Amino acid sequence: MRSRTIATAPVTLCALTLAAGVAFGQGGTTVKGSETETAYGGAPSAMSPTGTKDFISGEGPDMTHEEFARAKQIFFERCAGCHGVLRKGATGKPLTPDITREKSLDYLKVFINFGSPAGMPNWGTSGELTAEEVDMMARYIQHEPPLPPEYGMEDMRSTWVVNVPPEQRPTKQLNDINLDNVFSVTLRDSGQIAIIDGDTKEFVAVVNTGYAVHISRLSASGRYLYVIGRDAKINLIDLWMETPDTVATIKVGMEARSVETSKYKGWEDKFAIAGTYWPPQYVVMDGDTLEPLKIVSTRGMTVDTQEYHPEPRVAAIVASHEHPEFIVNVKETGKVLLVNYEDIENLKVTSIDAARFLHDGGWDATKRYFLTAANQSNKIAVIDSRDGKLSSLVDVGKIPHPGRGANFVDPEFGPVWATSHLGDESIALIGTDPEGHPDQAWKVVRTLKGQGGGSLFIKTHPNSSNLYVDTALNPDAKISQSVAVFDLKDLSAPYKVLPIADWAGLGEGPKRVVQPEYNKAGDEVWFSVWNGKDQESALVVVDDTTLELKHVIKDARLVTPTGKFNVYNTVYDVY
Ligand code: DHE
Repeated sequence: MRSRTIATAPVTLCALTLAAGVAFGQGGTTVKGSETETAYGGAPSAMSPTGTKDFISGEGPDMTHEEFARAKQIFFERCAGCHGVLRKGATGKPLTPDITREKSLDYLKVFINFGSPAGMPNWGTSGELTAEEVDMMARYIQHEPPLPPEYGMEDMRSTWVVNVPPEQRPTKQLNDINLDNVFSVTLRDSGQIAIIDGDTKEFVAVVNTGYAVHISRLSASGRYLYVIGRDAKINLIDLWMETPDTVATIKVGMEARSVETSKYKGWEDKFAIAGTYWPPQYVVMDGDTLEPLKIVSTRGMTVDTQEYHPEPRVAAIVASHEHPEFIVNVKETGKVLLVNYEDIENLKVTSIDAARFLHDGGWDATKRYFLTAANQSNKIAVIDSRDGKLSSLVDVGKIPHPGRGANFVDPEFGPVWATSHLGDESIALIGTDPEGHPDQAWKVVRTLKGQGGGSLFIKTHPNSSNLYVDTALNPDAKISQSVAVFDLKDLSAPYKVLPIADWAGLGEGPKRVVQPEYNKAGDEVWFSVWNGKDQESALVVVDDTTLELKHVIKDARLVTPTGKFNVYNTVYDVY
């Protein structure tokens, strides 16, 4: 095959801002025609198309360098989230040249233009791409995928900054905030997080972070907040400072979603770990400073067909309570890694075969079993963190999306962990008590019917008898702007619907209601009303006992709030 490497021009367009509008209909009032799950998985890559190794192959159709560069940018912004940077496929189908060149140019153009019932958006007829761009994209995908640069220790160290060294940090808490009940709130499109006092509902601080922050996690002591952006930048924030602020930062790759800290007894606050989508790897860091210590690639064979995958992205990571280990989900290979941090020079990693497209998950109530979604396989994998093995693969509904899930006691079947789904309205309750309820263990013991598909998160609390199910990505605004509440004492009773977005009293916009999060006491629940970047958003606090509105937090700084992480509940994995 003839191929040549070409240089690329830098781009200035902000991929995320542009594509957030596309994927989620931000700024408008409804989601565009594509299926819910595509809207979710199709969020754009945070990676810059600059600096890739590009190959215009003589075996592909004619393209100028300028067209190639434009097509690459469009692909990164709009296609890579589903099809993968290397186009090996995930939510979307693989689009490598061996496959695309078998199809005619016209076939590919029709597909891009009209989309497909399986969820491919109608890029042409929706007006997102012009006819000329559709033609260009159909030619582009017949060439080899550009190869983004790798990112190793030198790159990480060159971005690593310790703003306040550990010896200059406070030796005791300098503020009088009730830190246990503080919430870290993702301000998705402003590249910030808000630290909000859960008692007073006042802003404590707004901290600049990486781009489109994904999650916050807490150190075992509850003192340090770790925040990771989609651009793989981590902020380490010290909550003991008079005004909590960043004490160290690092960029661990080009694109990321997960960060976690060591929680095993004796190892509290010692290490942090972050997983990246690109490059496909994870890095273990010093917990106090974020100094990168050990980088491990996740490239390897898939769990089922045992073929090599060049881009197995790191999804959820949790810290084991049973061993000094991190539990790392590797999405495309379908493997769960138990990374033992006792001796990182002689790293022991147990690789557990689960199922492909591992995404998010959480602990059962005993914190022995990690239940995690293999979302495109419609399964929940159950990992026994004590014995270090797979306990079960449980078939559930279409595209499970638990967040961290919800633990409660089913009146009939005993302890269960539950997930809702992106692809259907069901909520699956899985038995989690192999000792006390062996017949029910790792089986779907009950299925509840919620408001509809497009659910992202589900939540309860040990002190509550309510289960909240959001439907943030449901195409019907009435459904995406409200939540269903089930009574855990009577699961046969119909769910109640809380009109959260109406309660927020906002103006125009999509106003998606997303991610219930409890306060420490478990007597109130916080929801984000996630509006467009230039529109007003809010946080709505519901009284968990009366199911009535308790408080609305509005503030000009509250731009596109999504995830919320209560300090106590996140430290102790209470959900
Ligand atoms: Fe998330 C968790 C990946 C889109 C809000 N999201 C996670 C985790 C992963 C992930 C792997 C688990 C992290 C962990 O536990 O260590 N999310 C992805 C994607 O790949 C995806 C589909 C597309 C993308 O390009 O990012 C995606 N996620 C979204 C959103 O659009 C959401 C709704 C809004 C946003 O802020 O971007 C969103 N994801 C969240 C939240 C969590 C999360 C709030 C943490 C939930 C929790 O309770 O722990």
